[in-house]
Amino acid sequence: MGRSTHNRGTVSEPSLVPTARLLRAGSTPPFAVTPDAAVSGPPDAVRTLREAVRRRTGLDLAAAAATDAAVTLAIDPETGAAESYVLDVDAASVRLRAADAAGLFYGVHTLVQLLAQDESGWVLPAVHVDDAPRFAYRGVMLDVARHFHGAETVKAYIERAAALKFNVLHLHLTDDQGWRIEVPSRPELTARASASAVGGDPGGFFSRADYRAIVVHAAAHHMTVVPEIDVPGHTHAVNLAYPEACAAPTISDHLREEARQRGEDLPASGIPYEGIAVGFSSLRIHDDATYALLSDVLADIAEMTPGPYLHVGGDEALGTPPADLALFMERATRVVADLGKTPIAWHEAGAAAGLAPGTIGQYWGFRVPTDGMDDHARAFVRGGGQLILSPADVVYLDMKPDADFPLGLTWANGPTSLPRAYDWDPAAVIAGVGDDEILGVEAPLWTETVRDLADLDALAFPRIAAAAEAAWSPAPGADERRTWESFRERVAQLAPLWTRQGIGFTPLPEVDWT
Ligand code: TNX
Repeated sequence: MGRSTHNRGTVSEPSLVPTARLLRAGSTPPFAVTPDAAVSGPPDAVRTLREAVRRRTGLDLAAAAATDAAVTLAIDPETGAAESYVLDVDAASVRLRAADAAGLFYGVHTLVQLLAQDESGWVLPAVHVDDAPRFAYRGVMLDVARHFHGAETVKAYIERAAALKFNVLHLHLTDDQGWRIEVPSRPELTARASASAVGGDPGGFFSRADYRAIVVHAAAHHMTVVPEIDVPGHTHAVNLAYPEACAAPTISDHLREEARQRGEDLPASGIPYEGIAVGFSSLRIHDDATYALLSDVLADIAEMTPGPYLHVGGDEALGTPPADLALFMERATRVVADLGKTPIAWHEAGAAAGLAPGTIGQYWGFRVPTDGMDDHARAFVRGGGQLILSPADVVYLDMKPDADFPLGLTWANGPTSLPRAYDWDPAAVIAGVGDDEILGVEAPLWTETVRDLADLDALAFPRIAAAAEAAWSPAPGADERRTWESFRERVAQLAPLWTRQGIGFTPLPEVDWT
């Protein structure tokens, strides 16, 4: 396959990432984007469009009250399902209508991707787009526990993800290495367990005000925040604050034993964990004090979180006997349900028979399931819930994109190349789990090796765009553009936009970025 054809001056065929349900080039000349092209519509959407156009082109479009403006944005529930939009561009006008405010937001980001330059200046190619998401839940996850990432970094990641039509930000707020969220009823958690991080790097935590600011910024970008309190494993930070809630042997016990073998002495308790091993901390499962702590924490988190979901982890609890894990996850999901929220848990929790009805499972096994992980995932569907698919060997953004990459891990059959990250179908991962059983797709970014926004960008981009397409676009086979060959050409066209947005993407060699 060659490059896309250049049949309108220097403007190439309109292309989008994630690609749209329906995209047809029009027959008129392009629409000229000039400062006197006035924009009318709902103020938020007009502002989003004008800001994005200014950032991309340097042009200041006029805001107009009149509906006879050249560029009109409108909400019309008749347009279609939630988040859908229809965009028509011809030489004279740009008409965007959407089912709701989110659809308008996505239509605006489509418009921004279509901006191009020809010999006359900035233009929008004539086009008809009729678009709607395949999945309702399109998530990115950020691990702020292994390395803390402050509110400004999180806001920048929200902007990046929302522009690719993601609508969920899952925050992994707690782990062995640190506790990252203020819990008013249990202040010891941040007082004693937030200062540490992997490798002795600085820790930190979100105050309530920080968290609220993140939630507000996410909402302004049509994203829902899903907070995760990871229990009963991944809980050494809890041990630093409430040792009585934690089972022996603790990570402190392991660290002290290692030190003893080196001939060193460590204190009896309260030793922060700065390594990256997993699976060796657990809460005490048969102790009411554990559930009193858990209930206090989840009540405070629920109160701060307007979104419908609370994630209670449940992964890699190898320090917890299986029967105890089941018992614990049943109680934890019921606490969440009693708070009026929908629980989410990693797929291991599917082994528990009595989870709260409707609990959502998050599958992190491979694209071709191993070790019965698909059985655990299917159990959520039997319990009246749906699944979020995060197959680690295709959507884990913390996997190295190639063997020599300085950041990232490789445990998930890594490295994960861009073609591998692209070439999968969520409905072909778990037998018996098709579109109706799938709530959505989520791309996690664990941060054992990731210290700052530049590191996040370098690992996430461009593979996050492949995840966006899995979450938003029609199934592979249902659309001619849903091929690696098409994606590799379309993603290359985002490079100038990403550069203007200050995104330090990695120009992976499988794409011709010039
Ligand atoms: C597995 S998959 C984890 C995390 C690690 C990640 C690193 C899952 C639910 N847990 O604890 O950070 O691998 O890739």
